[in-house]
Amino acid sequence: MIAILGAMQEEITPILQMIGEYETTEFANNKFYTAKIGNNYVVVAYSKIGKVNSALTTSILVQKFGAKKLLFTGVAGSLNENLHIGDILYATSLVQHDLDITAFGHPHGFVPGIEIFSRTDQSLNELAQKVAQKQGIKLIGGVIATGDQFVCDKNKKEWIKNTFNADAVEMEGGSVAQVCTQLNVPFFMLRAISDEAGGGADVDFDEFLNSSANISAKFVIEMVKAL
Ligand code: OS5
Repeated sequence: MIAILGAMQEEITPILQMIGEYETTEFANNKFYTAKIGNNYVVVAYSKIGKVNSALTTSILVQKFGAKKLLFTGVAGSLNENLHIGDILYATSLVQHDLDITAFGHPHGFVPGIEIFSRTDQSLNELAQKVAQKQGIKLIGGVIATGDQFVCDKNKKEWIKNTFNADAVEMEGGSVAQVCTQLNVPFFMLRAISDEAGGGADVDFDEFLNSSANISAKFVIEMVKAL
């Protein structure tokens, strides 16, 4: 079973439209859609926004639905001047930018027992590069920073970018990464840029959410077909 996860309904609607027919199961105030894509059984869900929701849904996808791999699809704010609205990137690693016990002398993003950066699965990332090459799509890997904030401010954006050498910011990837790492599930994290995380990001986000979500979803479907 392969899990396809988004945070917002808009991020998985294109996946469900491409699949066409699926079964729906309700659990923990959420909906899980099961279907077959090519030779693979898939379970699709959106978690709702933020780290707690995405951690919960990831755990359910693995423990209740038996997901053996997880592919995340969605949108993100760009922190990298070479990543523009509609471009896609996959996470090579993820970090929680709002995790702060620096009062005890630790670096930002660190808690004891957990690595600051969670690395994604190398073979899924290589598959993504092959799919991108075959389709003539520009795809880069980078650091994605996660926190329970919609970043919409130049100073905050610069701080996250410089503190973690991050390329994109969002609100779920770091928690999905931690759950998958601890449950030994290989995971892949794709995001299409919806905004540039500075002043006015909210306006761009509203305008580009659907188109960017669609770009990311299309790519993830191609990956599942290639698995
Ligand atoms: O899931 C959240 C994170 N996503 C990635 C992202 C991002 N993250 C942080 N900073 C940025 N600059 C980012 N750009 C893209 C996107 C998403 C952001 S939070 C969006 C909230 C939108 C919303 N709020 N209310 N509604 C929509 C309407 C509504 C009301 C009630 C029930 C359902 C919908």
